[in-house]
Amino acid sequence: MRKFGEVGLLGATIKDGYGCSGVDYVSYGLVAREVERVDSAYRSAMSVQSSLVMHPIHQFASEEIKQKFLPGLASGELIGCFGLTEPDSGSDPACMTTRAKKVNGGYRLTGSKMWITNSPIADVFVVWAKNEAEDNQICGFVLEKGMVGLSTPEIEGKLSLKASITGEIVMDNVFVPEENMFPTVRGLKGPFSCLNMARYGISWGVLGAAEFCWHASRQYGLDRIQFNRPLAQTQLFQTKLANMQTEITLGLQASLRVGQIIEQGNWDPTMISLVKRNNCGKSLDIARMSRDMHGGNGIADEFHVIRHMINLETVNTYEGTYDIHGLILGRAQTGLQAFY
Ligand code: TGC
Ligand code: FAD
Repeated sequence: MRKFGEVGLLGATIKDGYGCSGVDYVSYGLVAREVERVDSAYRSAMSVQSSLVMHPIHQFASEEIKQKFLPGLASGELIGCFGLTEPDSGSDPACMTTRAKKVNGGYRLTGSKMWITNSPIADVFVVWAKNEAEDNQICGFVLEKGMVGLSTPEIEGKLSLKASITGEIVMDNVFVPEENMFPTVRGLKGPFSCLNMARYGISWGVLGAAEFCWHASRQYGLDRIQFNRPLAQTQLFQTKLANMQTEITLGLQASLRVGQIIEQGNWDPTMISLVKRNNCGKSLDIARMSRDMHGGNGIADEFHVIRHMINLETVNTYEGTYDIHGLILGRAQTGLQAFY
């Protein structure tokens, strides 16, 4: 995280100081693409810190809280995490059970968040809870490591995104001072507005992983001789490479356009659902195909494509599953709600 901070990749789109680079959303996407070319877990760390922790603090917190946390998060000295999902509330965050109770000087939070990237190593926790004092409206809170009643057990046994640590956030009557609550934002649009930016970054990132797999397949096909010719000299192999190239190119064009529209301020969340869903699904298909094109070597870590493939299973699921984004698009087209 400190190396990300040193080169200005954390909270990079924040344009008014706090130690942030102030780049545009296309640049943010290009960074996600290059980082995920290495490993989806690295992009995950960057996007949680940038879009899910620094973005809401920058958008919703008081100036005092911004000054307190943003510079440390930008440099990577502090690590942040984002708690929305719960054991019984994943695709349907509206049914969360984490509660905030008003007390003198602040709130007491009780509940548990599940599948939280970086929670076991986090210093700063952006947590969403139902506020009993405001008719159970969803509110955002910034918790800090060391608060009494806060614990973050690691989730063991993950076979995907292994370079990323994932855990719970368990809150047992944790006292959170009044100033650590986001004062104005209420309801699900608070967490969703953070997810928009993270999902947009993912739409670029997964194509970096897919590009790694495409290039690896091409090289493997040139090097590997079967039936007295390189695999790359067969029609089937070349068609597969052409399909990979086509989907990656179209996906990049779509994300580029969405990034430009975000910069123009004329965007809509459904555009982001479209590119998150399509680019994740296509990248996963490409990684699976690449694994197959490597034959037996495709399952070896030395060739890396199975690592990307298994990572992309997670990326296709988090930040709204492939099917949930399909339902978001379906609702936008028809005006009919098909979730319930
Ligand atoms: P719905 O009625 O659709 O909306 C409730 C309120 O929210 C507003 N809203 C949005 N606002 C901004 N951006 C968006 N994308 C928004 N979508 C909805 C909406 O206007 C409404 O506002 P208001 O003022 O009328 O109250 O809510 P719903 O309960 O019907 O939602 C359904 C659904 C399925 C779309 C939604 O719940 C959903 O997107 N589910 C997926 C959950 C999800 O993505 N979780 C992600 C958890 S974080 C994570 O995975 C991090 S991975 C970390 C890493 O990268 O390592
Ligand atoms: P469920 O919602 O139970 O869905 C299971 C299946 O049912 C999916 O295929 C889904 O598409 C389908 N389904 C659900 N509802 C419907 C419906 N109405 N119609 C048709 N099909 C449906 N969350 C955070 O808050 N912060 C994080 O930092 C974070 N990091 C994560 C890191 C990892 C490694 C993972 C795996 C998850 C992370 N998540 C995080 C949680 C992630 O957002 C959820 O896993 C995701 O939203 C799906 O929720 P779920 O796992 O409860 O699946």
